Amino acid sequence: MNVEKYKIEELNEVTIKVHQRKFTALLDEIRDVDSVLKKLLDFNIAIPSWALGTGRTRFARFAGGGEPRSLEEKIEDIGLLHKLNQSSGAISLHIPWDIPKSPNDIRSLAAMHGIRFDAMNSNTFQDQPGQKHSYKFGSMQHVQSEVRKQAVDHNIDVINYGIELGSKSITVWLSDGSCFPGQLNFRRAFENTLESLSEVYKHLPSDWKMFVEYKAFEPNFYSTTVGDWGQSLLYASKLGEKAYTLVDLGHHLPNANIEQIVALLLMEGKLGGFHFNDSKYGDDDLTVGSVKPYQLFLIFNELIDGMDARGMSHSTDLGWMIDASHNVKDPLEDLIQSVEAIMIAYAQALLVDREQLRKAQEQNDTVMGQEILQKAFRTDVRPLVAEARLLSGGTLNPLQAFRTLKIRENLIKERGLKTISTGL
Ligand code: RM4
Ligand code: MN
Ligand code: MN
Repeated sequence: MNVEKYKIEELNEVTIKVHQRKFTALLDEIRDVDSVLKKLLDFNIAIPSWALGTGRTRFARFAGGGEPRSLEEKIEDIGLLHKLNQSSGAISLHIPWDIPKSPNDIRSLAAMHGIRFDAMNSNTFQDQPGQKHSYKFGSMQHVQSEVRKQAVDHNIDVINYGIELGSKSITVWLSDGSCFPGQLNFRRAFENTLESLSEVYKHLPSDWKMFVEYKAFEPNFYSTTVGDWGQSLLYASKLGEKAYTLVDLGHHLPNANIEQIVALLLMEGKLGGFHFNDSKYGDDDLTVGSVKPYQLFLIFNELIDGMDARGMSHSTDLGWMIDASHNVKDPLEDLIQSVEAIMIAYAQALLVDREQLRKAQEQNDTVMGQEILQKAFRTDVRPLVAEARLLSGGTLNPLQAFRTLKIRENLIKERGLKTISTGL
């Protein structure tokens, strides 16, 4: 399905007056609106190739219809998203779920849609048909060197696919760990994992980064071998300067102070990638900003503060990706909401008066510190985000556009009602 430019313009025509009124009213609240708009225009979030179909829980899968049947169709879906919001111009591939059969063709198809290839993801948490050794008891941590080697070789394959696509990073998320006390030796599991990761690290091209993603629990429930940011930072520090920690919002124990983790990782120059989602209990992979929007804002506040302190580019110096799954909502509508929530939190954090905040902190003015943050958080920045979209040729209201243009209905017509895409 193709959404022509004139259709977007027609839709914008209908609401432009209301938008302009709201945007003008907001201008008083924003210092240096042009630089804020420029940052919003530059900011793009990668869409994972596994989030375009309906996910599942352990119990059931309720397919929605019109799901992409191939990598080509997944790229088409992200192209549609990007047309509407102009903020999702990147895709993150999971191998072997989405092996590009002809990397050149896939690369040009993506380029046609204005999409680049973000971090590649390896998968040693499932056994694939025909695979020689099982990952039932871990992959890189495994007690048998043949299993570790298989996991290392897979990661090297993933890097090679990425090179052909123009990606510049690999994310390694391991489900390695143990379910019961006594099942493994923590130190040996760490050492094996470090050794395996170093083998992969050796194959990184010089301009590539490796992201070591941590997760507190699941599928292992007693210990996880890359279980928190401390462990990830330990691996990343030992591996070398191309290795970084990746923070996935859903991978913490309840009530963890993620904004503080982000601040310290940035201070150490070791934050490399970011997975957005939201959660109530664990790795729920819910729509970004649907449960804890204030926390998302506080995290963005630290991201900006920490990146600015190091002179980093907000848009290019970290790998930004949505990592969610969709069981109830239409995946594309969910992604529209997630991207919007990220842009809103980012815009709000850009409004924080950092000079005043610093003064308040230096004077131990706790009340003012809170006021300054909440003033930004409580500003309705939606017209600002919409204005950035308008300037970049997107729609004022992507969700409304998705429905008015009957995108899902068209995809169902093209692809059928009973399609299943690869992934979770
Ligand atoms: C994991 C983790 C990884 C993702 C897989 C599908 O929980 O978040 O980033 O690749 O799920
Ligand atoms: Mn993740
Ligand atoms: Mn996860």
